[in-house]
Amino acid sequence: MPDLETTLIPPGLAERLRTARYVAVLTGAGISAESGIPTFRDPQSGLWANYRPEDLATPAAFRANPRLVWEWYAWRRAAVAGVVPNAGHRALVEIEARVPHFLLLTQNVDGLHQAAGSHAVVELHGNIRRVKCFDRGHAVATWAEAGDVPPLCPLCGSPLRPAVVWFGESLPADALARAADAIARCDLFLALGTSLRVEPAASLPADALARGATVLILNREVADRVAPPLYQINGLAGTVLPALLEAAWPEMAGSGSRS
Ligand code: BJW
Repeated sequence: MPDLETTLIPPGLAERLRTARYVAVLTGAGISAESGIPTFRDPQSGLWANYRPEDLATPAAFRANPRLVWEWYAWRRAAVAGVVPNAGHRALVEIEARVPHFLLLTQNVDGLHQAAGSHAVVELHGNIRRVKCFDRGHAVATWAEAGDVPPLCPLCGSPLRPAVVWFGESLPADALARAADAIARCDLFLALGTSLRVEPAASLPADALARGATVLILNREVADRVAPPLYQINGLAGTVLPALLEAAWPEMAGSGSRS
């Protein structure tokens, strides 16, 4: 009798993963939810259910109230400092090790993919653990939490801000170039735990599909669909990704590499 988790995975999808030459992955806040980090758009628990993005995540918000924005991000930075990767992050590490070419595009700013051991990671929206100055973008490695709030850039005196991408700001050019290259080359594209509401990342699965890739959308909210080339799985990343891994490489079962 098949194991319960393996029955979540359409057999055609597992075979597609096993034989893929280039797997590109897009992750969103849903993959870190099981590590205890709130998503943005889940009702009640999502950050944007409790805070207005236009007050906190735009350059205009920072100009209007830099202390409020700095302190909100300081609170979130402290919250991510104590969290650890979950089974979903770890399954992606294993997939990276088993396919010839792999790129992980993440919208997340928490650094958990790297903490899990993923190597080929592109941060589309920056990283909350880093800061830079507002006026000139100088990267600043250390800063004092006492004194000025926000602290000031030691090079130019401008206020420090988190090194994340706010609404209305461009994504890093090199990140966009690597995403475009992955879309052009991948034969399997996985969109995991993202609402696909924020551009330009939101268009990547459709772009990959249009370029001929097989696409999986895995989300707690989507309806199941098992018609290639577009698969949709309704489920939790921390359950479904280990099951997908096991369905694609059943010989790994019990090897202990996913513990
Ligand atoms: C689970 C689960 C579990 C839960 N397992 N699943 C074209 C058309 C319209 C507008 C635009 C456009 N192009 C650009 C824009 C403007 C804007 C935009 O897209 N606005 C839309 C909202 C309308 N985009 C931008 O401004 C971007 N810049 C840009 O494009 O520059 C050029 C330009 C500018 C202006 C005009 C035109 C061109 C920049 C976007 C920056 C986004 N920044 C944020 C904040 C980062 C810093 C921070 O952390 O504070 O990035 S917003 C926030 O949303 C964050 C996320 O990375 C991003 C995406 O969210 P994500 O990851 O999808 O999270 P959720 O919560 O939405 O979804 C989680 C999902 O997981 C849910 O569906 C759950 O059900 C599910 N889930 N648990 C599986 N266990």
